[in-house]
Amino acid sequence: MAQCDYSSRQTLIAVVMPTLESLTTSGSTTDVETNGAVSGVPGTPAMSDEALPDFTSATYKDAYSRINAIVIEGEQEAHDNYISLGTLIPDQADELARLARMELKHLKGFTACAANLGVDADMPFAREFFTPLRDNFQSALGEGKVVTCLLIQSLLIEAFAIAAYHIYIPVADPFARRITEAVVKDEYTHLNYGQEWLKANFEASRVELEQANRDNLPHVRRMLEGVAADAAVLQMEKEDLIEDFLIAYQEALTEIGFSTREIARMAAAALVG
Ligand code: PL3
Ligand code: FE2
Ligand code: FE2
Repeated sequence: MAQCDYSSRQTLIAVVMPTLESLTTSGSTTDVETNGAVSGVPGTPAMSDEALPDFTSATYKDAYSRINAIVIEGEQEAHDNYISLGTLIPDQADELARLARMELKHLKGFTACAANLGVDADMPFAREFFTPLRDNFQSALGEGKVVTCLLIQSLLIEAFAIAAYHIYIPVADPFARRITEAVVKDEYTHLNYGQEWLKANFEASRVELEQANRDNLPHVRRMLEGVAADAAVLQMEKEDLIEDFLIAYQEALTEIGFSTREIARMAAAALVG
């Protein structure tokens, strides 16, 4: 059992990704070239010299009304979650309020992106989309479980946002691209906040982190599945989103102190949940 040790995170991604994708795609033909275009490196985001989507089409606007709403709801919940975290870590309340303010700025930026395209965000859809993670965050908050709250908000939600925004930037309209580029930098600050707190409290947090991962990573997988069809209309590929998410998440877990083997076991929770 103990011989297999992955020497790099790339190796781990190579192991986890195909399994994760075979589980999350059903008869997908997305990696078959059908139009004679020059094939890019598999798993890399769309190149900026590819044709951009038609931002004015009804199909694009329809998909954007849900994706943009998810982003706005995510930013609002991130704001609320950092404020709530300030009640669990009172000596950090000022810093957490600063992070929360950044989330409101993001919310305003993405609201402007929708207005710029003449799109109405479908907020009821987005609220529903976040229900499992919101419910789990709220229960953890009620029980004073700061480790679980940090895993849900600072690691999972921020890694999801980082992946989504990275993959969106090359295929965004010029207005949204500028806004998203500024936002993604902040999201690293937020991920880093949780990472550093958990690193400083690693041994005391380890068991709760593993349980919180088991309880919540399957929800992230389902969220990625739930957004995939609309994301594809925006020319964002599910495989790229999964890959980018896993990179950000496992880098954070490595920094916090988990071994490669432990991270592999944690990532596997996405496959079984
Ligand atoms: C944390 O600061 C914010 C959390 C937001 C979660 C974002 C999820 C995004 C889902 C798919 C996104 C495509 C990006 C498009 C931007 C309009
Ligand atoms: Fe944000
Ligand atoms: Fe954030």
